[in-house]
Amino acid sequence: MKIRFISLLFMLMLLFACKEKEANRNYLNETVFDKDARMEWWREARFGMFIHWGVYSVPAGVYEGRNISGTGEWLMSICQIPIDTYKTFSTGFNPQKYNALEWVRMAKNAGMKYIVITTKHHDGFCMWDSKYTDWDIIDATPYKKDVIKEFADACKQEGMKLGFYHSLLDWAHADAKGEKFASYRENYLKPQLKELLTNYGEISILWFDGDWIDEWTNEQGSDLYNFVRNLQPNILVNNRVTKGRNGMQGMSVEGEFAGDFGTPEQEILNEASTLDWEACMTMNDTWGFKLHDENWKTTAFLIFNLVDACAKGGNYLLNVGPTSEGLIPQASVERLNEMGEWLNRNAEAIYGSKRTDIKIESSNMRYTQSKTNKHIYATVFGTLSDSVVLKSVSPLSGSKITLLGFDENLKWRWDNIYGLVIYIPENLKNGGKLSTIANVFKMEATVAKVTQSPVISTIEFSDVKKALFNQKEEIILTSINDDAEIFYTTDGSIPNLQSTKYISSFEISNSCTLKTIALSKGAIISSVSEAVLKQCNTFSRLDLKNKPSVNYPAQGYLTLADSARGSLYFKDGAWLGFESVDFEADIDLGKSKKITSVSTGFLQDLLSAVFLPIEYTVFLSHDGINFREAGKVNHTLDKNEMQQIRTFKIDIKPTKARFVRIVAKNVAQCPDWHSGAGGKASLFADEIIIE
Ligand code: FHN
Repeated sequence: MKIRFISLLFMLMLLFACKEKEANRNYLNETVFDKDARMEWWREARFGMFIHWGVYSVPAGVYEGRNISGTGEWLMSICQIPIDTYKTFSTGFNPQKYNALEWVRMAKNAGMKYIVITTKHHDGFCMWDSKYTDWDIIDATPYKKDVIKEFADACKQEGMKLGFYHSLLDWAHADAKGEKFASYRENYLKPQLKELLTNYGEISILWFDGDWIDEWTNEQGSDLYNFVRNLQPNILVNNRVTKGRNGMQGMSVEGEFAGDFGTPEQEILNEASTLDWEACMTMNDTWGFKLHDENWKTTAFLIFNLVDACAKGGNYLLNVGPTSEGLIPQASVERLNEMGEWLNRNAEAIYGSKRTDIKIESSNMRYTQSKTNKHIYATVFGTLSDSVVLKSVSPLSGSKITLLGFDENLKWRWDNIYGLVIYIPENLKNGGKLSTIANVFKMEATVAKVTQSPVISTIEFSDVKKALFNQKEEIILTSINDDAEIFYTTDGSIPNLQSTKYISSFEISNSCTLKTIALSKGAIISSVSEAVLKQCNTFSRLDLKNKPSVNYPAQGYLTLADSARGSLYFKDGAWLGFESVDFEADIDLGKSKKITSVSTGFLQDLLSAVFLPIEYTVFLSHDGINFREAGKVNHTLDKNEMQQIRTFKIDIKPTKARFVRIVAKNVAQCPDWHSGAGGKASLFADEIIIE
């Protein structure tokens, strides 16, 4: 009897140990086979909905009667609203028109295969019934119903994969900063994640955010990754669980970082990647609902991003920001419906599709291929004309080429210089059934070798698309295919094999549009690359002491004198960006002039670590050697100025001079109050005006 009791006890202890071991499994050494199996559905899904919903939809970007620039969900931080004041907004969160089923069906109808909804954003408000706080939907709002529960049930009913967004940083929790952070992590963050991963059924994705805070570390991230996977072993966790992310580009840098997929934000990767990644993007300029943000992207642009992501091996997570009443903005509804219509016809080119090894052929074309590699899909954007030329594919002989959504076999011919020409029959072209957004050609084909387009460079800048030059400019054309012959035109006409053949660099002394092609043996002729070269004589000469960042060259130095102004969007190509160095410009006016003021425009965009100058000084000179200070202004950076353009101007007692020097001091490192404290700070300049 005693032996039977001891062996039973031993069995129970063994069972418990196994359970314990199973409950604390280390998923960081998961096999590739297991990971592939776990990621398969997601890799095939390609298209998901992101939902940013919370108390911030009550003020909706307006505070004290002012429209606040920046994204809506950051209002509390942008306006430095004390938490107790901010918490009063929750009394206005009463989404009586909220219909979870309707949202899920809208996503489904749009062709989305999974949804990621915010459970807690940076303001700490919990959209579910949490027993660890009163700052949640049940205790702090008149709505008093668990919206996450309703949403999880609706997803289950509709067979929609559900993911939870959860912010690591928490502006409302007293311990979520400084040395008490460990307590916040162990006694609040983890218990709440356990609630979310225990009480709402199967959760397919955990989408962390806020990884940039100093308190967070890779070790904590690896531990949290395992914590979450042990609660839901099949769940996918994004790479913001650790700190490997390379800024907004979003991919994890080389090295061991937990996280199942990269998260580019507001951008699609420039090149295809073999890694798992998902680009998240807003439909306008905000994640959380803002009353006055009507800067909606077009449906065509959204579909382009989806196809572009797929062609580069990634997913597309498109955001909606519902109102505090519980409605998805009409502009979003319309775009979702239109995307759904397009995907109904072209689903084959997206779901379960794979990237190809084809380099970007042109800006209006992207290629994907079927899971079996049997078919290649060429998505051509814009309205189709009589024929389409595809360079990067060579159809198998006898291959049928069709347009998705149509059964007709299209006529085509292929030759080893110009590639594949597909003819669009009249009945299709004028039948009004073709999409004006994009149409997809389906074929059995192999990838063709295409000569890379030549690169157009000047002495200062390589790979220029637009450049301004003073008197004259030296043009250099290069091709990565050593044996390539290069042909070019300077009158804007499309070059061909009879155009001027490039032998060595040449000079231009008038504005022109330069177009060039290349052809190497056994390859298809390249696509055309072009550069708009504009002569600009505002100043006789403009030199910069520090080179602008290669990421933000704009159109060269003379962008500062092209009478075109940069916008609030730091990547609009009109700003010259300087990373951690001062902006110092020497201008030769060509002859002595009476100067009364010198001004320069600068951008501040705190979310992109772009700051206004902390000092702006102007010097004048007759000989370009001896400079005398003509005026200086100092500027104290303001953390409330999230995004703005400001012109720094020095008024000068009318003074004759030929040379002007402008020095704008860069704060160089992000200030302590900035989320990227200590990191690189940039100075963005545009448009020098000398009166
Ligand atoms: O600060 C957040 C922002 O509010 C939004 O949630 C995006 C979505 O990816 N992530 C952070 C900014 O990188």
